[in-house]
Amino acid sequence: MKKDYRLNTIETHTAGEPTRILISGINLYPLFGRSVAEQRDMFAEKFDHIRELLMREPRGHDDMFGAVPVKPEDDEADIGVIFMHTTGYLDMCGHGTIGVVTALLERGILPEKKEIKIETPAGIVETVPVIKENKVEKVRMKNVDSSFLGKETVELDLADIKSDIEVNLAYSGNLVGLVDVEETGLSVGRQELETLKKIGIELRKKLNEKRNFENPFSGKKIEVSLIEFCEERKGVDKNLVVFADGSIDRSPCGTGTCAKMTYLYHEGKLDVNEEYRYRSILDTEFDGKILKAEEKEEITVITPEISGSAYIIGRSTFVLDPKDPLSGFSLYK
Ligand code: PYC
Repeated sequence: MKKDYRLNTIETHTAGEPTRILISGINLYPLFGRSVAEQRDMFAEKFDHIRELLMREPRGHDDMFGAVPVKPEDDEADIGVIFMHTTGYLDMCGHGTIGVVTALLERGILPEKKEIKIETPAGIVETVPVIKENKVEKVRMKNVDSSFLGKETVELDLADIKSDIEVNLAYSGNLVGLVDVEETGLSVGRQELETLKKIGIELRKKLNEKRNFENPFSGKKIEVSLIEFCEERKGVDKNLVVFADGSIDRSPCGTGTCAKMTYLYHEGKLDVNEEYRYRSILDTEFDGKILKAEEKEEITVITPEISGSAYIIGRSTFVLDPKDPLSGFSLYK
């Protein structure tokens, strides 16, 4: 591996969840001229060591998340974004989108505009930043088309839990498996983190082994990438989302919130334009609503919107000493 990197990043968090945004340091031009989905695949081929370097220890950690702004192919889009984590990539990310828009506007990398369109591997998402005194207070994000994809029952045989678990599936840029946390006999709280993480990893593995999933709109093969434990609360519902190989989202998860609203609409529990608030393990919140629900070719197509706030927490320059044998590791995977 070439070892004279100087990788410049902007560090952000959105409702507690990090997004490390790679601003410069590698030549991404060979990727351009393709869709962002294709650029992501090329990035994974050519620059996966950069993902490992930035996401994993000692520069990152097991729950790190990142984004790489690229040139969009779609003329409509202002920018393209690739999303990455400790073990791979996601097609879409809500907290990451809010983080990227906030950071690029506040640093003057993107010019101020009423609406900023982002080409992601899942398609175009439309964002509206709320700016006051040069600070992005909030970002509203209209997600890609979403849809409820039915239920599966998964038999769990773990030391902590042996039981059949019902999982509701919704596509919202990522394929999300939604589980009522009561099914596990646990609740969404810090004391249950390790057990829910184990259950989440196992559920995801079993679902992907059990069924071949397709994107309901493109027909392309996809996998369940997030398991969302949902807890109904009297005031505001709460969740815990497990992704990658056991990373835990500190935020209420943007695509997870869109998946939950899509499921609630299917159940007749949320109407178009009805406000939905969702809380994370940290008690931070995203607001959401369904902007539109339409029947198209036998699919109920949901257009979800979420909004939340992100903050810049630093800037970094990462290097790799030519003598350093460790460029990205985890104690667990
Ligand atoms: O906000 O969509 C999201 C997300 C996915 C994984 C972590 N955050």
